[in-house]
Amino acid sequence: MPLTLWGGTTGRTMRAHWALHELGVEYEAKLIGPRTGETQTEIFRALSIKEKVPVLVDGDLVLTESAAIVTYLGDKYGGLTPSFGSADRARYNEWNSYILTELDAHTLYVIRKHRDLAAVYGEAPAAVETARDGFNKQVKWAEVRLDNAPFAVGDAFSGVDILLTCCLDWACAAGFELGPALDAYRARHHERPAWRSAAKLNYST
Ligand SMILES: N[C@@H](CCC(=O)N[C@@H](CS)C(=O)NCC(=O)O)C(=O)O
Repeated sequence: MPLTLWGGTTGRTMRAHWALHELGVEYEAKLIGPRTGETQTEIFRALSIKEKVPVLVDGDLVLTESAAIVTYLGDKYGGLTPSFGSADRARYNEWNSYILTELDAHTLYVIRKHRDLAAVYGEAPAAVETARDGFNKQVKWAEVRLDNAPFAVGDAFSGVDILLTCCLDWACAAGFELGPALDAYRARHHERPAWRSAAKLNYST
C-alpha cells in the first residue's frame, strides 16, 4: 500500500515531502493546509486530534511530527540517517534536538505565533523579542559547525540537513539575516533535485 502524506504549503510539511523525494519513495500527497479548516475535518481528526500537519500514514502506522517522519523514512528506506549506535547517530540526535527546540519551538515558532499570527494566538511583544535574541544566539552554533562543512553530520547528506535547511529558510522568511556559512549551506541544498521537486509540490497550492 502506498504511503500517504497529509499536509502542504508550510516549511514543516516541506520537511516530510523533501525526505520522500530524496528517498525516491512513491506516495500520495494530500496537500491540506493549516488554518484552512482542512485539519479540522472528521477524516483528518481521526488521524490526529492535534489538527496539525504533516501526518504520514504507512499502513497501520499514523505518524505525526515532521522530524519523526523524516527519521522514520530514513531508517525505513536506508538513507538519511546514520546507523544506530554510531557516533554519527549521536550527532544526528544532537542536531535533531537542537533544531527542534532552539531553532523551531523556542524561537521561530514563538515569533510566528505571537507576531505573524497574533490575530490567532495573541500579541506578546516581549516574548517575540526574547525569541529573536534567542534565535540569533543559538544559530551561531550551526554557523560555526557548518563553516566549511557541507553537511551537518559526517560527510553525507542526512535528515538533519533537511530539518536545518527548512528552519533556515523559515528564519530568512521571518526577517533574520544569516551568516555567510549558513547562506552558502542553504543555497547548496536548494540545488538538490529532491529539494526542487518537493518544493514544487509542497508549495503548489
Ligand atoms: N511539531 C510539529 C508542528 C506541526 C505544526 O505546528 N504544524 C502547523 C503548520 S506548520 C499546523 O498544522 N497548524 C495547524 C493549525 O494551527 O491549524 C511538527 O514539527 O510536525
